[in-house]
Amino acid sequence: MGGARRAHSRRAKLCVSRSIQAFAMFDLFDDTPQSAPHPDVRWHPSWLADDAAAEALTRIIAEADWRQERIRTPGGWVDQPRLTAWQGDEGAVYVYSGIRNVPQPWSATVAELRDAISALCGVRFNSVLLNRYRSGADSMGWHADHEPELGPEPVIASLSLGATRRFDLRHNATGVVRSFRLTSGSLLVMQGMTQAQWRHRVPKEPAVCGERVNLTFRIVTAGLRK
Ligand SMILES: O=C(O)CCC(=O)C(=O)O
Repeated sequence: MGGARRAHSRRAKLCVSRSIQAFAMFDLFDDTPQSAPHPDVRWHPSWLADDAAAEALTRIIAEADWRQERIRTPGGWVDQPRLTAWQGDEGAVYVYSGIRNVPQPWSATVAELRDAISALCGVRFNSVLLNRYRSGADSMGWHADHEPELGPEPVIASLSLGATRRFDLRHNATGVVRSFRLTSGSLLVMQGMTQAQWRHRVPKEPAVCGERVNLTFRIVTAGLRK
């Protein structure tokens, strides 16, 4: 390989391992009574340094093959209020809201993040849903990631890049809502019974102007789909 090409390869890597700031975990809910329901989550508020998160955002926006999907509502077909992309290993097909997501190949930046986050979580993620919120007018409604192909207690690692957005988790049985801010470079790992017992959403925030990309790394087993 020539010198210029080598230099390009070096530039092309994000070097995530050098930009991971903290393995420290924070208890999101340490100010709430023990008796109140708590989702089974792990929270790494500054997992990626600010400059690396900004660089990853720029690269992923350029690299991913963004789609405007449409969903059926009681009022008819409407555009989803965000853009999406689905990347993964061959065969990691994921069906939700009537949308059949056939994986695009891993982009370089997303694959680098996948490897670092897989190492942290001790599992091997084989797919990722990318959500691109172009401004605070984009959103995601209440839902749980509980499709059969994710298995009964899925580990889902959610990396946020760009504008800070509110994230709500609502307990199915009690209606208790836990809200917090997902800042750029933060990593939220949902696990255990979180998908079975809670719903989550990203509400609209008209005051937010900036763009945000969220990556939820998942393990899809196509054979589990009914
Ligand atoms: O954008 C987020 O933080 C949440 C994404 C999400 O809920 C999902 O991908 O299921």
